[in-house]
Amino acid sequence: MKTLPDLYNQEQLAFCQSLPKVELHAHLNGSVRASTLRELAAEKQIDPELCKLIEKGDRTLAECFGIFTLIHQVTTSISAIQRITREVLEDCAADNIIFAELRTTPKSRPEHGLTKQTYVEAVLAGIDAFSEQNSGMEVGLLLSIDRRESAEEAMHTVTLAQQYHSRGVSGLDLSGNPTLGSWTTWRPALDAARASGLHISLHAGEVYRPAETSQMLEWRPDRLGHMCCLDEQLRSSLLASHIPLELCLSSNVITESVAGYPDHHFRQLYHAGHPVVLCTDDSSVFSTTLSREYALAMAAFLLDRREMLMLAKKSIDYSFAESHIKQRLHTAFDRAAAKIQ
Ligand code: 6MZ
Repeated sequence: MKTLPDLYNQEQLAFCQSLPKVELHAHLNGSVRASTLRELAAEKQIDPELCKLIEKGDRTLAECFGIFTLIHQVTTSISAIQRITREVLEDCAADNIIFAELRTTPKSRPEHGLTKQTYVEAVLAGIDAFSEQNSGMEVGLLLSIDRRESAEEAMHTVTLAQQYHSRGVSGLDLSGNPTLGSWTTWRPALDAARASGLHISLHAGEVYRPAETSQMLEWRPDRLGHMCCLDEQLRSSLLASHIPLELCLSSNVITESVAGYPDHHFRQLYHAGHPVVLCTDDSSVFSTTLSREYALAMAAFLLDRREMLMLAKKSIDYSFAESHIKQRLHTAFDRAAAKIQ
């Protein structure tokens, strides 16, 4: 496994666990508990050997998309989708996350009686079930457009985001296998989303596609994810853009989008004062937690406790939460931070 278990020490991990944190880039199906996945796979009589794929440490970016296909084979019922949503949020709360902005791709699976709309309803029901039992963590939701989708399918997802805006859907994400499709396909849907006041985050530069990455930067999304594979010109355009960037250290190192933790572009961007936020991406697929991602950053980039606190606090402002919620989060953050040694 290409993680470096000795990179951070237990004291750093304990400190990062005690930090109040904000998660802004977590794909629902990539964050499913391994135990739940095994249980759901057994119910569907899916070969348990396949589930072991998820526990295997090394994986290329291409293999990740095979794993998502496997996960999607078991998270097909309304009850399973509700359950995984509730559990992912419970895991976030247990990791001292005060705001979790999850993202997921609404799926039409007629063979399982699922439409994109009933999928979104199931996720919202999972969020409600969590919130009824837990008062300490705020939750946001983005709907993802998968790069395998057509312009029409993308537009359908945007329509759902507009319809469920008042129920907590704050925006859209463009994700999926970065080697597939073309930006021009989904751009009209994303234009429509933006025109209706929804926020947009784009996965960009996860592989080297300079023409597309440049067009995405020019489009000026509210946030970007990854931006690992850039040339000098794109790097300066990113810095000049000041667009907040979601960075997922384990994901990028394990999938070899980045050579190693100390080489991660977090270092350069952070020291240049670019707005960055640490995230997990797919906590289950990359066997991580947000606290662990913070500990990796603390160790790899030699950050002190005050710097880690500021990094966590600033993330609140990059979220798509409404301003009154951001204010509440800052108050909760300051209260919790005051208790940290
Ligand atoms: C791009 C990713 C991703 O939407 O079914 N996804 N897209 N790059 C990544 N880096 C590793 N990790 C996850 O969650 C799983 C889906 O999220 C996207 C892929 O489209 C994947 O199928 P949902 O909840």
